[in-house]
Amino acid sequence: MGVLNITPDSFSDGGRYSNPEDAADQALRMMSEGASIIDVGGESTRPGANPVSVDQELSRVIPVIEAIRKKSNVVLSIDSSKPQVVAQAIAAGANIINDVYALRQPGAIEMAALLQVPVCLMHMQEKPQTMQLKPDYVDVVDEVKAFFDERIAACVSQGIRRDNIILDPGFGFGKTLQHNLTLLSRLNEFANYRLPILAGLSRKSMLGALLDKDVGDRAAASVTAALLAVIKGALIVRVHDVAETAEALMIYQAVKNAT
Ligand code: 7PM
Repeated sequence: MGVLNITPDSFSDGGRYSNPEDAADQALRMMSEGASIIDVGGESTRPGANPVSVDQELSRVIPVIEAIRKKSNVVLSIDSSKPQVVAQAIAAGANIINDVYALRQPGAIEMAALLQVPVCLMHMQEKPQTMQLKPDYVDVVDEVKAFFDERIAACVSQGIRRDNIILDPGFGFGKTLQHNLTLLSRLNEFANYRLPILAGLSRKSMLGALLDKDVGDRAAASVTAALLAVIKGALIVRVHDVAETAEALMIYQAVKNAT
């Protein structure tokens, strides 16, 4: 999954597209580099970021989804927690809901049930404005599992098919460095759900903290983290550096096939 951030403040991917055509070209570039899903987002979830209005988010993502759809049938996910944005994005041709709030915003779960498309449920402790103030768990894996249990049950009871659910532990979303490392090392424990696992580690501050490197210098660390996530059972990795990640995963696949 390649990240396509349509936000003026997307610090981590340098994604500043002055028009939808440029953003669509970046999506096509990521596809040619090996991405099979493009994640289109118009709302920054950066800690302390200013909330974005529905109209603002729509004006960012809908023209980009339409521009990509004119050129390609690539699978598109809409990175949004707002039911109005999700509805219009799916109508414009998006295929998957990627919600960092795991359908906990008002109306989101009902909208997902109505649309009957795959949805990624991401774990986040607290909310973006406060999540990194004091992340606290007794056992981070147990608590993420309890969260998944609750959200899966809520989704199924609303009419969302269980086999349309993707699970994501939410690296960096209300977690300390140690919590993130524990989640990555124990990612295999989520295999019991028999659902696809998505991992987003690309360019995140946990990598910067380990290496003392700025966001622009985390490509090798991001590729390594993505590979580790796949080895631990992730089916989908959300990445900025698509070409480099695809190379690492191709080597892994070749070695795996040889065993
Ligand atoms: C600021 C803070 C900017 C955090 C961008 C981010 C994930 C996601 C994001 C993830 C899923 C980033 C994040 N991260 N969706 N959206 N999983 N499903 O680093 O880990 O890209 S935004």
